[in-house]
Amino acid sequence: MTRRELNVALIGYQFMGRAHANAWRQVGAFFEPAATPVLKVVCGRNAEGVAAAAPRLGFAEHAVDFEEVVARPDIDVVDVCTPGDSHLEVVLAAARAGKAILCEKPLANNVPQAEAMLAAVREAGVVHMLCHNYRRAPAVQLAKRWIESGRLGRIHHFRGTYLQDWIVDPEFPRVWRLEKSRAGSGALGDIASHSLDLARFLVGEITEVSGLLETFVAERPLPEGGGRGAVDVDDAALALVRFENGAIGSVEGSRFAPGRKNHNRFEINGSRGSLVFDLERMNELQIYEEDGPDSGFRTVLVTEESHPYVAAWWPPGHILGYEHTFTHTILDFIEGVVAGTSPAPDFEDGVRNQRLLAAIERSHETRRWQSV
Ligand code: SOE
Repeated sequence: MTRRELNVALIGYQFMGRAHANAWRQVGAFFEPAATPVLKVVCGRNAEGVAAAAPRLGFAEHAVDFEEVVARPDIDVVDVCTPGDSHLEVVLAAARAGKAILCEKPLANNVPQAEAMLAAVREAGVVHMLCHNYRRAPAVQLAKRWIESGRLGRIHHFRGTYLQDWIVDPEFPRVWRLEKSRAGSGALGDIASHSLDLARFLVGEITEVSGLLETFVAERPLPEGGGRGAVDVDDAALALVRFENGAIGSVEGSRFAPGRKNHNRFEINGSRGSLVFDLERMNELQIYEEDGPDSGFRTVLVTEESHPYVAAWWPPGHILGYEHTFTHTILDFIEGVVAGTSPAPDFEDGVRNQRLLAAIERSHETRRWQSV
């Protein structure tokens, strides 16, 4: 029986577009997805840029009008990889056209937009998924298994830190991620949102936050030259969080941590033990068990075929990378599209994440704890 095909339209072709295109190309070579993706058309605002990107990314066609692309009857899936200021319009158009939708994080630039997107996909009855790729690092999936098996006991703490250093230089230009109108927020929505998603995935819902935002460099050179512009987003975002299940914790996202390149780390402490994950050592998971054989943390190399997703790749010790988290995400998205179910995190998770971001901003402004 020939496997069903899914015709893919990719909206956006820069960093996330490249990561997703790579995953759409790779998934069928290593897994048995329920349908075979066909890289039909990649869409971008810059005609020259998207025309050059199409062959490199493996797409048969390129286009500049997303409305026209998402309405095409031959398109089954729309993958949104643009900056946050266009997620709403692309998702509304794709939902209206009855397409399954994968959207990069954060879902939107504010809560009303995120809620409108969730309402639209529910109204249209289409499959929807939010790309928080780090959930599908094998070590993170293993952490989830350990927690759910009770290996850590009752969870008391989640401590997430997501640190980068790419804008520590005050002369680094004011790119779109540093503009509220484009990105919605700074480190808060760009990287702390990942930590918040992992907190929700591994520990549970968050009910209260106390937030602190800071912008260290208030203006920067404009990327296209011709002067300088104000930075109206946070350079760093911190939050104390209280979970529904009684755990407490902290989440930090900063782009001002020299030496930390993509240091997405979490430590979870429970009544029977602790675990530590660090994306910069993403094939390892550290565990400490109270009733373990010795007094220290052990490092587990998460590359055995019994570990999540690993069997499709390489023998033990032949480690995986950042790009594989996207392949695992797109594998599960394809399964969802074929089954007609929205894989987690879906747009409802996206709205919950967006409400956390907004509550952290409100708390910073009011200097008061905020319920979510
Ligand atoms: C830049 O901070 C960035 O590319 C984020 O936008 C991604 O979500 C993160 O995974 C890596 O860093």
